[in-house]
Amino acid sequence: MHSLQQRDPEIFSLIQQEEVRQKEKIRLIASENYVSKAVMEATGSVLTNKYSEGYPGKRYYEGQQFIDQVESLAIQRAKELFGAEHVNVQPYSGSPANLAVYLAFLNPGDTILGMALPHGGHLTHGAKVSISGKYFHAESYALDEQTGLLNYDTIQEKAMDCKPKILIAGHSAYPRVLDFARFREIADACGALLLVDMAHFSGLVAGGAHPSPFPYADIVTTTTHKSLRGPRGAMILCKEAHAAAIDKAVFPGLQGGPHNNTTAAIAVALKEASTDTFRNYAAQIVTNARALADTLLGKGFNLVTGGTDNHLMLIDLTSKEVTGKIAAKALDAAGIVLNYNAVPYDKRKPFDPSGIRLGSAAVTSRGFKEAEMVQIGLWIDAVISNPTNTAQQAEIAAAVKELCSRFPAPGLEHLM
Ligand code: DSN
Repeated sequence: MHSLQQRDPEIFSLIQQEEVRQKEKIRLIASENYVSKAVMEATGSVLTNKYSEGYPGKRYYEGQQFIDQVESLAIQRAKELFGAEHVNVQPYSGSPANLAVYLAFLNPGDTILGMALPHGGHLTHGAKVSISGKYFHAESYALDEQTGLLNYDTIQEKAMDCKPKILIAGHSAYPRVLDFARFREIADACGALLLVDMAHFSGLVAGGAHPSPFPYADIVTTTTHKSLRGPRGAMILCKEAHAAAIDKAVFPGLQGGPHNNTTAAIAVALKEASTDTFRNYAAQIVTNARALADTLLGKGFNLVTGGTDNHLMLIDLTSKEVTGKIAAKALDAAGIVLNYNAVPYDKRKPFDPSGIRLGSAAVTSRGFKEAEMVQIGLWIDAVISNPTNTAQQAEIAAAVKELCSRFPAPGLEHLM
């Protein structure tokens, strides 16, 4: 980044410091990852210079000889990888992707039904503070208070009661796999379209480590930068019958020109995700999450639902007498980065909730296996057992840095 260094040393220096942070810390934020150098190169390419409103073969600007091929490749790769009939790769990120689905099928005031935000749903699944809860009549389903699990019978009751036009399956903080066949039955029973938001677990679906929402869902949305390990962007995958409505909603309904550099990087990530290496990666994400979950359970932590089937864990720290925020800040000082998170039926406020959320996708990208996950669990226990011990945090941060130095992160190998 020689030019950047000369042109804007301040931004150059901040990017450099962020690179070092990503290299030296254990990143457990469940929605983050490390993309490959190839994905970064496509993201930082000359494609950022081009406008291309429209779709391949139907653009409003000339000069699309190469852009059309890039977008068609991304679409084709996504169709093959997920077995989807139609794919739109233009949404700028997950929230606009979900909004495009609502724009395609709903009128203001229509009813949607999704998982409640404090129970692991996403803002865009109908939270009152989001446009999805302001412009539409948003109803929500909760997790079972005893088990922390989805109760499909109560979801069905709620769906039959409120008759949503769209039923949403998907989450940001639910550590178990979803029963898509059951969601389909509920959608059929209440006459709803079934939208699956697989943003968190699309990499697991691609790698065969999580059941696929296809062919059950009518529409599937996903970000591309979480477990799928691509650039920051999103896709909408749907049945052919919905293709025209979805495409029209994305452009011209919601967005202007697509970010072609991102589209190219999505294509690269999809190619990477079609390999055996990626299948092994997806399986290891789940194995690693279980190893960390088992270690934490052994140390008396209260994991919501009692464990994990996917890449993430949600821990209720109430019994440890530490708030999520205090724990997250102490762990960050010890070189372990995660986020504080509400737990189901949380009595505390969202800005200082009772839980923390952890995910294994990023550390698995740098090659961590079960032994490293056990070590992380022991460090987490030590820090949370004594969150004001700054000397211990510094010691653990040094040990974390040493561990990370032995596992180069994709895209950051040049820093090793
Ligand atoms: N903000 C993302 C997450 O952390 O789960 C969801 O969009």
